[in-house]
Amino acid sequence: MPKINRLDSTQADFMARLDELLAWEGVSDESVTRIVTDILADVRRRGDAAVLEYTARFDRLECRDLHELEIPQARLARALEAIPGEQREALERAAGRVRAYAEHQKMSDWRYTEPDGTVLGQQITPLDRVGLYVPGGKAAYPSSVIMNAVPAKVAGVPEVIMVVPTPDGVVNDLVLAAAAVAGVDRVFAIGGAQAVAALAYGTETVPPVDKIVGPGNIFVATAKRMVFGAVGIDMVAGPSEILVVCDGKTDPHWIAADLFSQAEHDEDAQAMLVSPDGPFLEMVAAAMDELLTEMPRAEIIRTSLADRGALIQVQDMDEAVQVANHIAPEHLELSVADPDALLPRIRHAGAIFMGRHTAEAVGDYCAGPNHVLPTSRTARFSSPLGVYDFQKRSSLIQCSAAGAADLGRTASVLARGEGLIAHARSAEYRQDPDDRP
Ligand code: HSO
Ligand code: ZN
Repeated sequence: MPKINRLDSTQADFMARLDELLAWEGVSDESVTRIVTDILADVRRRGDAAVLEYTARFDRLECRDLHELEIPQARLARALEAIPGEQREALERAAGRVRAYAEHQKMSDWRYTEPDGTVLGQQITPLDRVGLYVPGGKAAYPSSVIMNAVPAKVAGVPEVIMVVPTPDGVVNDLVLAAAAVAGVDRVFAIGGAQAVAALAYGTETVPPVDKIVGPGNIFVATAKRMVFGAVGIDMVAGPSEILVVCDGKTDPHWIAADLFSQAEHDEDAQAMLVSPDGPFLEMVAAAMDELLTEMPRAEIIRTSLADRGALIQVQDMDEAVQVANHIAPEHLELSVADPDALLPRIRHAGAIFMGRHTAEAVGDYCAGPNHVLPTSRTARFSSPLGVYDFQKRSSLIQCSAAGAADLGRTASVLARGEGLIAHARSAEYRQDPDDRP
């Protein structure tokens, strides 16, 4: 049997043990912070020259001019031609479905008119320019390119600029092909904190963006945190998580594979199963044992399950729901016959996969909803990445003459109460002269 934590809700220390498993220290490391601070300041001061130096040092890529590291659209198109047709079709289908779902999320303008003719409302505008960080190496996911870039384009962002490190100049055709399919406008072969700095502050070659999205290693995550304020950022994601709630009647092999699908992301990923059916938990453990032998990433899965995975026995489905809400998982599978019966009681989850036939993996790639989701219990207060992350709202206020007089009186009272006389006068000027205090 693979080693995995076993919890039972009737044990006195159940909640303490659960919380211990859930605890995730958002990695912050003083030495990393120091290095990133220096890189950010250096790129801000020296622009292209600094980016070129760091790229030579960290990615072993020597260039004289940062323009040489821009990957032209023609190269993206070539990558799309070069990949197998089956992959191209899958990328295009996934992007199409993510686009269709995103269309539903668009915020829209609205206004209403009050009886005296005063109009109130909101106007939606897209961000002007967005930066998308794509990690290099083993964490380079073409699916993440689609999940980040497509909602930005649906929001109407005119310019999406992608950065992707290419250590030793090795590019990933599938990532470039995904960029082509998603409609990324410009791509630079740079990475690390230096790429985040270039996007945040701009250099001679890289234009400054308004928001930076996308996953990255600890250097990238630290850099994103530090440039926040100068630009927007999406979220600093923790390791991937899945919680399966099952009544004990789904094929244990399906559940084992679902748990592995997130455990294989990395050693810190978290895969948990909650069920009131004790023998079923053992059947899943046995299925995991069988399946593990077929897994190329067995070592990662083993570590993830031993350190942070759990089989959790509860008293009944009500308690399963309570536990799910406490965990507030990134992905929640309701592997039951009637998920709608549980749904109204589910309060915290990044994405909810309803019914026995819905594998989380389908959501990771092509169902349509975004796979960038709140992790580490942040689903208690935040939502999936979506079109709304690339749109802004401006409030609209248009006073009629009568409205100006009426609201002016209230504003002036409040302004005088705050001792702000210029505010009061500004509001009072627009009242009838006879009416002014
Ligand atoms: N499950 C990841 C996304 C992903 N899965 C990308 C496969 N590729 C987000 O939690
Ligand atoms: Zn995944």
